[in-house]
Amino acid sequence: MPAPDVIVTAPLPPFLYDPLKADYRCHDYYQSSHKPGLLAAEASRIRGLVQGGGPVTPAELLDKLPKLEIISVFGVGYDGVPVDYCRKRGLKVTNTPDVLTDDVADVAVGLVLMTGRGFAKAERFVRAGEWEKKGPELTTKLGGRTVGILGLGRIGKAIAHRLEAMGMRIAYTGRKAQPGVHYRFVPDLKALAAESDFLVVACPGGPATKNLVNADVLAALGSKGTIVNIARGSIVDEPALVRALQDGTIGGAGLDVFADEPHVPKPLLAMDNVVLLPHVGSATNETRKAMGDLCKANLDAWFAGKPLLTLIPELA
Ligand code: 8YV
Repeated sequence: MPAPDVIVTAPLPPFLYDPLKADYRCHDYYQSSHKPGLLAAEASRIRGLVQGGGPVTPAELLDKLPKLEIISVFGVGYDGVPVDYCRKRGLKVTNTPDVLTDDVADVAVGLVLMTGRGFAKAERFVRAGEWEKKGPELTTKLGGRTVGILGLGRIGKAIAHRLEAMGMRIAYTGRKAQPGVHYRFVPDLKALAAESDFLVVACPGGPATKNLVNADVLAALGSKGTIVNIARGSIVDEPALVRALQDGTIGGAGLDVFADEPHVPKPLLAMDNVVLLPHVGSATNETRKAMGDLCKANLDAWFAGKPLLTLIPELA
C-alpha cells in the first residue's frame, strides 16, 4: 500500500517530523510559501492531518480535504480543532494526554513559587547588583494559603497534589464535583476566586471557557490574590487582566500562556509583580518526545486498522 498522505499545519520537532516523513507522504502546509498551490496539487489525496495544541485549524481548510479521516493533535489541548465539524464529518481526533501531566503541573508550581515567594524578582535583584546595597524584600509564606484550581482534570489534580504537599489548602471548581477527591468543591468560580490566594487556571480552552476568568472574577480574587495560568490564554480576558494588574485589583500573575502567542501584551513586560513564561508547560525533551511518539502512534494505529490509543472524549 502506498504511504498515506498527511498534511502538517504546525511546526513539528524533528523527533516527530522525521519518523512521520519516513512512513507518510508529508505535506508541510505550515511552512509552505504557496499554500493554494500545495492544496491544488495534493488536497484530494490527504487522509491525515497533524497539528499543534493551540492554533486553530479552520473548517475551511478541512473542507478542502475531501479524503481526510483523522486529525492527530501534537498536544493535549484540542481547542484548535473544530470538534462539532469533525463529529458531523465523522473525522477522528486524537491528542496526547497523560504524558505531559507532570511537566505542566511542575510549571504551575514553579509559577506559584516565582510569584508567591518573589523568586523571579529576587533573581533580578541579585543580577542587578542590588544585594550589595541592601537585603531582599520579605514575601509571604505559602504554607496555609489557599489555592483555587479552575479545572480539576488530570493536570489540575497533579497541581493540587504538588501544592498540597507544600502545605497549601486546595479548593476547586469545574462543571461538577469530582468523585473520589478530598479537595473542596466550590461550584461558583467567583466564589472560589474570592477565597483564593492563588487562582490556578487548568481547564481546557475553546469556546466553552473563553474569557471565563473575567473582570468580575479578577475583582473577587482581590488585591492580595495572584492568578496563575498554565492552560490557555483564551480562558482569561487578557485586556481585563492587564487592567486588573495595572490598577492593583489583583496582586500578581504567573503566566505560561497568552491569548495571541507568541505576542505578550506590552504592559505586562514592564510589571514587576508578573512572571512570564513562553508556553513551556510540556517543554522538556522527554515529554515532547513522548507526545511526538503518541501523536504518530495514533496515526499509525488508524492507518493499520488498529484501535486508536487516544480519542478525544467528545468523539468517543
Ligand atoms: C504544547 C500544549 O505546547 O499540549 C498542549 O495542549 O499546549 C502544549 O503542550 C503544544 O501542544 C505543542 O504543539
